[in-house]
Amino acid sequence: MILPALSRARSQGRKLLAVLVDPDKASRENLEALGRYANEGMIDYFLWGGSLVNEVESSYYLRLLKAITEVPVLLFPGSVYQLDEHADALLLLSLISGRNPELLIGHHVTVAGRIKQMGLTTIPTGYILIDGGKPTSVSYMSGTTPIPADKPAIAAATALAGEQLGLRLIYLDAGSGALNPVDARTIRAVRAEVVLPLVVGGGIRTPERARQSLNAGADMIVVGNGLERDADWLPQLAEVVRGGVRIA
Ligand code: 1GP
Repeated sequence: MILPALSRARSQGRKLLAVLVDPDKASRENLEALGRYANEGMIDYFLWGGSLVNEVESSYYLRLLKAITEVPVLLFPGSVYQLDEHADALLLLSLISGRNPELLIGHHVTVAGRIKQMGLTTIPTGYILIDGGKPTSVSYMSGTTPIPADKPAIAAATALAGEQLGLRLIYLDAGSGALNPVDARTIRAVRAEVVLPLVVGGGIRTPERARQSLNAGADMIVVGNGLERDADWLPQLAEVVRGGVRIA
């Protein structure tokens, strides 16, 4: 149901907002605040995952969030230990900007049976890291080099290869806490090359940065860090996502 919803939003020119929750940094107060905003229609999806996650706590907080809101939660796993049957779907990430075979196919083989057993819906995702101006947890933990920020053609060719391989979603990520979000030229180049839904995240900490990513062609933006301690600016962010987006 998630992929058709994304495609429908794309064909209608509607932009979407996903909020990333790192379960290791979650708190009841923050989840309740985010859940309220979600119930007011400001959040389309939650992404759930992080680089280092305590499985037990993660499961507790995920169930807490599911009790607060019906907005779908998509697993965005930092490792094979981050599967949870309480989620609505799994972003089955293939790190196609990297050359680490474990993150292209190895881990997928390890957890394939478990995913099937849990009945988790999978969303095959071409995950592309773009240099965000400083080393991030994801580049370090994955042992991969992000695509340089000033090489949009490489990002576009990578996304196109992902589409040709049959992946269903492209996620351009500067990494959580990135200094610089994914550059508009890179987003435009990828947008021009593929028809798949395009998700962009990493380093989006202001409504203006969100607007730039959306104007450049992102269908959905992901915001994590910037809302972890302070969710008060979410209404402004949602306003940018919901309306007034000029398509560049
Ligand atoms: C990271 O795209 C997400 O994978 C969100 O990044 O935490 O910097 O918003 P931030």
